Amino acid sequence: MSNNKKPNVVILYVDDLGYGDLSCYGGVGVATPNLDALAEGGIRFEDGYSTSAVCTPARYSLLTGEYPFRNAGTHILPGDAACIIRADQPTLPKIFKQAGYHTAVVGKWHLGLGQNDIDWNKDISMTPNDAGFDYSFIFPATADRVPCVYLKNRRVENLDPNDPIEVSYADECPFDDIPTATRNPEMLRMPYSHGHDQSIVNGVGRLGYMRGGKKATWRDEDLADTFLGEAKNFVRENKDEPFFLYYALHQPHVPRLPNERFAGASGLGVRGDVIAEMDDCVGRFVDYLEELGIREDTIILFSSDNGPVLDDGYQDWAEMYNRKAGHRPAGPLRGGKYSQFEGGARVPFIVNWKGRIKPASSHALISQVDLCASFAKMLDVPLGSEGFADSEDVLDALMGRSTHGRDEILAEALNKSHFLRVDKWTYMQPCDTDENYFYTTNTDLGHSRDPQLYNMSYDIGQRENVANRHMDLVKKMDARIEEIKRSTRTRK
Ligand code: NG6
Ligand code: CA
Repeated sequence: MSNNKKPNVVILYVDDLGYGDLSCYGGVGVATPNLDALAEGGIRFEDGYSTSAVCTPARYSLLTGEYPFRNAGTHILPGDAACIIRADQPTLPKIFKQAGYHTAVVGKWHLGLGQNDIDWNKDISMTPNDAGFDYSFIFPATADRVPCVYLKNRRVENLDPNDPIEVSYADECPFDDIPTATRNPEMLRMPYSHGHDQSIVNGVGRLGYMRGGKKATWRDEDLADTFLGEAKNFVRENKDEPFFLYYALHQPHVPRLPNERFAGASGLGVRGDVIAEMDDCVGRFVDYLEELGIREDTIILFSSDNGPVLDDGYQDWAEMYNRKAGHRPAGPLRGGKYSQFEGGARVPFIVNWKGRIKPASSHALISQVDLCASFAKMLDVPLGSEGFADSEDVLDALMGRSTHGRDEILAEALNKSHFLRVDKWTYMQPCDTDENYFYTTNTDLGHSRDPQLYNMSYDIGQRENVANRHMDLVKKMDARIEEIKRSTRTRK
């Protein structure tokens, strides 16, 4: 790479992949050769975190550099929610733009669109293009939420004016003439286990109701190839200028419908198959960077928005296959998606820059909220006094020049209760509930009315609550969480 060219940056961000789901993180039931190669040639973080055990809040932090609780609208959004990033809000892609980069997002968005009452048949205001992306090719929310369409910049792709799209998240179906999972169970090819009993799209029950848009509706089995194709187009078109690509893959979130090439590929059921497909997408994308001759000019970062879940609303037998194979999606951690335990937010986290980073594994504490300040540092972009309130510069740790990241990790569960990790200690704040188990998804939530403290140095699985033996530390860590929550949004 010429010395004066700024490196390209690609964030590969996957959906619901657990800490133990890659073979390079000890996964036994999966083969993920392409991600293993990225980890072998880069830094594999063992203590990398998102800020939340669910999607929207984690993505919000990644892109805005602030904790989810600073924005009251930050919870799992329905498919017709308004955008929760303000048009004037500083963001990660805006940092790159300030440094002269071309920016794009491809894949899952799930941060809302429009300003309320979207008309899906017209240009939409408040899309990723207002959050700092020059180009966007996304789906609005999740693979299991309507509308099941792609949005390119401000327009639904393949819109047909003679077949307008209507979307509703009302409790009762407002459209008499569409199939729904409760009215037409005979049309389902993948039975639901909880939720997902509303519109049927491609033989799968979804969340929310959608009418029209037949030509615009995606085929689930094509999502991966479509997004990969878009990611490749963007890097090809921008290979001579620095670019920032946020490539948000939809796997292994439900519904798990891999391309036919991957059906049965893993021996671990469909969840294993979509992990194999995800790994293949990463491999093909990295090969393409090689082919374009820009591999060594490109920093690649890989992570997941939250921890794993097996039954997230469809009967796809993931639990049975995992049990048989002895595969533990969260690895040694307790809990998973939705949890207050570490399995909710500690995730695979890999940074690779071929020829520039000395391969290693790292115990630096790293949070996705730090990418804003870290890349701003790398690009010499001032952060200004507004925004990025919680983002810390951990560039040296990301590049393997330091074994120290941030001093503390803060992350929240679905119910917004927090844990704080400092050194070997993880403290979980008491909740107003003792519901520590979520039956529908078979999740150890970890909620308790009592404080919990775990010594992660010998108890990574959070089995022995030692709070009673360390009440001073409990008080101190609790006070620290409250202090962070009270701190102002303005950077000092
Ligand atoms: C839950 C859905 C789940 C999944 C999740 C969002 C039900 C019963 N469950 O409410 O299937 O869509 O939201 O996942 O509706 S996330 O990764 O985007 O946070
Ligand atoms: Ca997710």
